[in-house]
Amino acid sequence: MREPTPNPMPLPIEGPQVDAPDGKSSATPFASAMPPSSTMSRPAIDCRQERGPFDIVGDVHGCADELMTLLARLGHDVRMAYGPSGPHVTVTGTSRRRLVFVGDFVDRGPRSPDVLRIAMALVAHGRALAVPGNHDVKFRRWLEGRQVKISHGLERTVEQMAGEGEPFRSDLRAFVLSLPHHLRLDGDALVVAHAGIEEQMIGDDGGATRSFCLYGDTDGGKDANGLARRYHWAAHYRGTASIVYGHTPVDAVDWVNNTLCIDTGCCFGGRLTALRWPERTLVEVPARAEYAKALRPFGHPPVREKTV
Ligand SMILES: [Mn+2]
Repeated sequence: MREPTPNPMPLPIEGPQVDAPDGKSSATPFASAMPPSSTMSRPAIDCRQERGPFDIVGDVHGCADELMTLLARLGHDVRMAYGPSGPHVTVTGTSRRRLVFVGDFVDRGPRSPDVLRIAMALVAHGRALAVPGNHDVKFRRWLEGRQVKISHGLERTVEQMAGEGEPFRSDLRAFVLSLPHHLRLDGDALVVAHAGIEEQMIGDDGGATRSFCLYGDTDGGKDANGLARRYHWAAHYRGTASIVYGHTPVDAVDWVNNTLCIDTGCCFGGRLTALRWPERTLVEVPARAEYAKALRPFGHPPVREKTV
């Protein structure tokens, strides 16, 4: 049922031997992106001055072991230590590359709080940018004590949060709130959004755009599996900016109309995938286990017939 891809050239996947550390610069190339701590304005969508190179990481969903392996293979030196005050993440090394997370840090996998610890440390060090996924936003709402349905792997995150203190919970809320729903990067060449974005929405900060970035193209209906019905928005994309996104697990990572889905379903026993930008190569780590049962087959959803 998968749509034929217009450009069937497989993306090169880097072998482990080519993961030489690439940091020669000891300067702090990311300082420009760190907002002054006094600014609590809306998160910045426009990071076009950030030229990369980037390592864009797909949906992690609590798979902390695979994330640590992937970061090491990408050349990012990140350590987790377990002290009396709980786990602590140390970010060292001098990689000039910048990580970008497509969101959905939490749910389904075995260590969602640790995945957030890693992501927060990387962002705090100016080594990563991130957008939120729909699971992260729902988790944030749960943290705030709002009414949310504890399902689709949130029940595991809730279990894993037992024993975590208020300072950490408060940091998590602030972290998710601090993330822009999409990111414009590398001039006008690259956009990252969790579930994708339509061309005319790029740069817009309105509610419809935010919703699309989190959930993609939906119509409020349910599919045959009882899940929110999705459509393959990328089939209609005609923009010149490359869109890199996640949200929909796929077996094959292929460019479709200048868009690339890098969710390879790690939590479902698939892989955790990163895209090197601008090289357009992939670095992938296989899942150590099938942490959750996939609720529908991998692959892009059906194409919506557009009425002009
Ligand atoms: Mn998602």
